[in-house]
Amino acid sequence: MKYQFKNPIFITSATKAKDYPTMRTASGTEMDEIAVVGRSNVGKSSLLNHLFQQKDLVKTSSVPGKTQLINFFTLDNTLAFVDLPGYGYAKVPLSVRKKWGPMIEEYLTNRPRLKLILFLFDIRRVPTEEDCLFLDWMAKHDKAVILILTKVDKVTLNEKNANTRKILAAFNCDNLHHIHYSTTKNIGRKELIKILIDALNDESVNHDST
Ligand SMILES: Nc1nc2c(ncn2[C@@H]2O[C@H](COP(=O)(O)OP(=O)(O)OP(=O)(O)O)[C@@H](O)[C@H]2O)c(=O)[nH]1
Ligand SMILES: [Mg+2]
Repeated sequence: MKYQFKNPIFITSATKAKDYPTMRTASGTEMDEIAVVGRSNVGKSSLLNHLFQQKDLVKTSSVPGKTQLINFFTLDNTLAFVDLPGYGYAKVPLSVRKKWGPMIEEYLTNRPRLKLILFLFDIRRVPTEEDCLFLDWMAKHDKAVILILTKVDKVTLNEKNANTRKILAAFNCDNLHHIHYSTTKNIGRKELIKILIDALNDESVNHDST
């Protein structure tokens, strides 16, 4: 499958599996899907806009808790992307936070075409127990996970290296593939595209290669 990373389209928002869209390629195959997850305000929606080279197709905000629904997009009419609401923001109403876990769990268990999870983490933070539990919970679903360290424009080169070591050590995951990203300084997009293409073409995760 060839991906040009052009023509992003917003498909729909949903909270429940019964409302998830079925997205098919021109040949009728269900599209492979890539999901973006992470703490609220880490830059998930911004990364999708940057990847899609769009200004505001994906809604972003400086106020954490902006994305509260599961948002589905397609690219090139061949590949689906999903922007998920972030975790860990206390000011999101309790009623919304209570629904978050079951909503994400329902998503992760109902998307057989989900090929890759992009786990975004702010390079300036040290992982808390909540972050580690979140990563363990993702890993349980047996999907490939890539760690994306975001907002690297906010740190010096020394901080970037030191923080990366600390973050990887805290997640206790030496073989977790990671990249650095900045939407403002245009860092990481090419590397991410290569990772996505490699993952989608990998026979071990792509059972239906027709
Ligand atoms: N400096 C800098 N700011 C960024 C970067 N990426 C995102 N931001 C800013 O971070 C804030 C949050 O970005 P969003 O993309 O809305 O974050 P989110 O993870 O989707 O947040 P929720 O929807 O609340 O879960 C916005 O003010 C963005 O402009 C980056 O690479 N560098
Ligand atoms: Mg968002």
